Amino acid sequence: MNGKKQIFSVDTEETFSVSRRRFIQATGAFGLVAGFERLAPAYARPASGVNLWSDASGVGAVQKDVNLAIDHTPFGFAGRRAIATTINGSIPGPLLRFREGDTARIHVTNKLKEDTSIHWHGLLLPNAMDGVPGVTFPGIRPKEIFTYEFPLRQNGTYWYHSHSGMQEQLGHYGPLIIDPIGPEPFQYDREYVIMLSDWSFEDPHKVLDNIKKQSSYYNFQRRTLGDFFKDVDRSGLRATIADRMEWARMRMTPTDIADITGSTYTYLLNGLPPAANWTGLFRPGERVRLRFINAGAGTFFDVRIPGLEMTVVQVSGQNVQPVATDEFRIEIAQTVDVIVQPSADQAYTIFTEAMDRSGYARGTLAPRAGMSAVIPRRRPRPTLTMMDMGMAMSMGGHAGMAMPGMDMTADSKTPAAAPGAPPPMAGHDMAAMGNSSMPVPYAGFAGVLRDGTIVTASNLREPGTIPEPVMHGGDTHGTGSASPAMESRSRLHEPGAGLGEDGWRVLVYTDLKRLNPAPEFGPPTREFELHLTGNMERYMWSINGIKFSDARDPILLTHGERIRLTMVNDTMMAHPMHLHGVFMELENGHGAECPLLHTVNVKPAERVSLLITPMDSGSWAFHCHIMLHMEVGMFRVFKVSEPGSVATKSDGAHK
Ligand SMILES: [Cu+2]
Repeated sequence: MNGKKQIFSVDTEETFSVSRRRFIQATGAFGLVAGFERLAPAYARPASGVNLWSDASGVGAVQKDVNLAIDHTPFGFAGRRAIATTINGSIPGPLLRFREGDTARIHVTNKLKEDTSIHWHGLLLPNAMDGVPGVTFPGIRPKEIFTYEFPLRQNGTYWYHSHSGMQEQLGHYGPLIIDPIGPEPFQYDREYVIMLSDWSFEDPHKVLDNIKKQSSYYNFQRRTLGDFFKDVDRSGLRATIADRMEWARMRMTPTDIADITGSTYTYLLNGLPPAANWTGLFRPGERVRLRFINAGAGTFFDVRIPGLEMTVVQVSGQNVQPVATDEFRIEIAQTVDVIVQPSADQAYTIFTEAMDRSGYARGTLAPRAGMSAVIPRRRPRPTLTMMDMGMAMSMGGHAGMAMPGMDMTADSKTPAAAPGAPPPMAGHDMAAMGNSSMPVPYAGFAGVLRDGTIVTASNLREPGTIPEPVMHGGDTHGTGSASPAMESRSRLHEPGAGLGEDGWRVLVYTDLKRLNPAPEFGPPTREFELHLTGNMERYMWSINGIKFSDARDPILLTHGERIRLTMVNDTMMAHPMHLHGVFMELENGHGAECPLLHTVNVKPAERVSLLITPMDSGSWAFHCHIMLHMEVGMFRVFKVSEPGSVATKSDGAHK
């Protein structure tokens, strides 16, 4: 019983063939080697007009028992091809749709020559069903069938993906919707899944190799001499040279915004590149629910639909009090549900721009197939600020000031600090600043363990409130952390690098309030702090300066205890941190209305605190959802004790 049900009939064959013709034009002589029509699942076909609610199509039907096969499938466009890792032969994988209260049974057949797995992102389930090889189960061997079975204890928009190696980058992901038992708290007539992702024709292992050798590998737009003369023809010699100089000068800046860029990535919307123009149909005046899912392995997307206000109703699958906005940044692994109401008989562009502005994915909402609207110009790449470097307070009054002309390369090339020594940085005396009396010392600070950084005496601050700015302590986390931010502060009210200057509204974390306030919202009894650390030059990413392979002990949590987890980002990149098995209550100033998230973006030099009450026992993964950051070690295990027992070191082994 979800809002109003309406079946909208569209001549699918007709629209399908139109889009097919258009697509062949777009790809030229290459044709359809591994056509999208074959690879795209029904819900993601361009202009299929599929209404997910339409029982007639069967696409959005509620399931209980599902068979999924993981296999290699040729995939290609624009004259190139590669072998993708697919689920039931499609990118993205099929839409799984369940009903809250049912039990899901999913049989996964591994047709690869290597192990695989599926993790159900954001789902609360028994630990053995979480699908993380080496943490919750051994993985699915070649030729093996593994049956996942778990009760559906929640509702909302989620997704699923491989947790094995780099398979996620190769197409191993899909959307998952759980319908509520009761009515939805908001009305809509039609709905679409908008799954965003990034695709590269390079092997992800090669990508990692390249980036390890040279961290700025993908930030240099490699252009040919032919391109150069084309640009000279179009813009003139002077402008073209200035542009090239700009690229060269700025080379390091985007390194800190995104590791991998449009120089190798094609950005996909429902598995389709921009030229294929995925289109969702509507009747003017209808309320359309768009379920945005960021399945990118390395890309944050900035989402807007020029001409349409978006009302955000759900984040991380959890209902929020409706917020009207014009744009939002969707971090990797996040889901954001919005409702739009296009009233005019015209097309609207769903424009999803990569955060570093190196490309975009795009689709269209239109009353009829074959329509399109203007594609907005991409904006300039964001520039890092003093705030991003954790210098906002020390520099007094220069918060957020851009640093034009500052050569980031110099900073990043500075040799890593010896363990325990303050890191040198761009001519500033960090040691002197570290002893500055200006910033507030952490009020609840009691002591630090080498791995878990346990801090006690936490109930000094009201639960749900925003943490105060804090000076970085003396521990610089060794060589794994090249240049820790001197101070960390809440940045929940900021839209993020490159957003907020366009004259329209942008969603921020402080806008989010859960729809129904928490019935019990007590203070934490214990808290600990984790630093997100990195050394960009050496492409090392870690937690508290220690990569996962060196972190033998899990972080122990006691079943049912109330914990405050504070994350401090010591790096100049944003990290979308995901905790399995429990929702994190983001302390954004709204007390018992603070939102529930499975993935939290932590901006550069930011201090974020979250309340957690772990209720499912076992070992749960906690990691950055930038795939390469996870791969090289920004990963930990949280081990939750059995009910009634306290976590101890002795049950620490998790591997
Ligand atoms: Cu990260």
